[in-house]
Amino acid sequence: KFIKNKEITVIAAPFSGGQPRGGVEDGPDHLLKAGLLNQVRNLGWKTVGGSTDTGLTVMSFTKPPNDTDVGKMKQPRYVSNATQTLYKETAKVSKSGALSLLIGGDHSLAIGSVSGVFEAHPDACLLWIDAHADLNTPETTESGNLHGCPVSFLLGLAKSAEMEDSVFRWVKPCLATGRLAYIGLRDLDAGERAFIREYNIAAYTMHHVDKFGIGRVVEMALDRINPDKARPIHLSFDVDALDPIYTPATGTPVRGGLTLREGCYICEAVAETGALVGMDLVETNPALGSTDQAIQETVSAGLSLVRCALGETLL
Ligand code: 6HN
Ligand code: MN
Ligand code: MN
Ligand code: MN
Repeated sequence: KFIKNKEITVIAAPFSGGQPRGGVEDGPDHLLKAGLLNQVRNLGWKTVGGSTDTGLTVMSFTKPPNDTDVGKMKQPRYVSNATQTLYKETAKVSKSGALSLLIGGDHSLAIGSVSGVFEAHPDACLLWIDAHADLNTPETTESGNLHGCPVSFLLGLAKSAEMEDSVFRWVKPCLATGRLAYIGLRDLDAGERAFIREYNIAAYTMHHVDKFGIGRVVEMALDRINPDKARPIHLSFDVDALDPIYTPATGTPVRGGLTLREGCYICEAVAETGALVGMDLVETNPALGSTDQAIQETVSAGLSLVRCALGETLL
């Protein structure tokens, strides 16, 4: 209902500046070589646009010189430039009427992808599937890694003074707290927990998944952020939401996560709504697989999530 003729554009973002571990910039290449584009096409999607007109845009990013910390933020100019470029590219795709699929790369990229999708679909809601809330502000972050901060930027939680003279001035807060839901959380920083409580954000941890089952959790999450079922949905999926049994090749694995089926179920439930307008699949880091099999399993789990979100299991 929001996407024109089952059109999709894939944006590959080989970017690792939001965190310190090398290799996550190779995630897109591995996902593409494993056949992502053809799998998408086999589900009846038309891969359109992109820089080569094959439905794929591969972005490239250059590290600015002298990218010194701003406050606690590490590589702020690199992340700001990359996400601003991605924002423009994503907005173009979304305005064309196609579904925008970002493959990363680290989760700081969502500053750009979500901003771009929300520019074309300002009444959208956001499902964030992750072991982490990625809700730190430049003030609360303990690590300084910007992949732990994208949601605070999208909500506009950072104190304005800090944002105004920072390199992230271009980010317009596009997300209301009532339109954000989390599933899969199990590793929160103190400041993130405080924000979730203060703003009463719909947050379903692994405890809730165990208690209610994934079916009820997804239903409750969507009821909170999309009660009239009228909104477009952006799905931001960090592969570390899944248990490291399924996605070991990732930078910040946390045990006790979603099963592959639970992850797929979330994607299928979103597909069922027919309202998916944007998706991120991030934090696949081939360099962190201890064996070839570990890498391959992580990549193939990511591909399953994408296919499920695009309707593979709908009858
Ligand atoms: N991710 N909360 C931690 C931090 O550094 O702020 C971890 C963030 C992980 C981010 O997995 O996308
Ligand atoms: Mn490689
Ligand atoms: Mn995470
Ligand atoms: Mn994340």
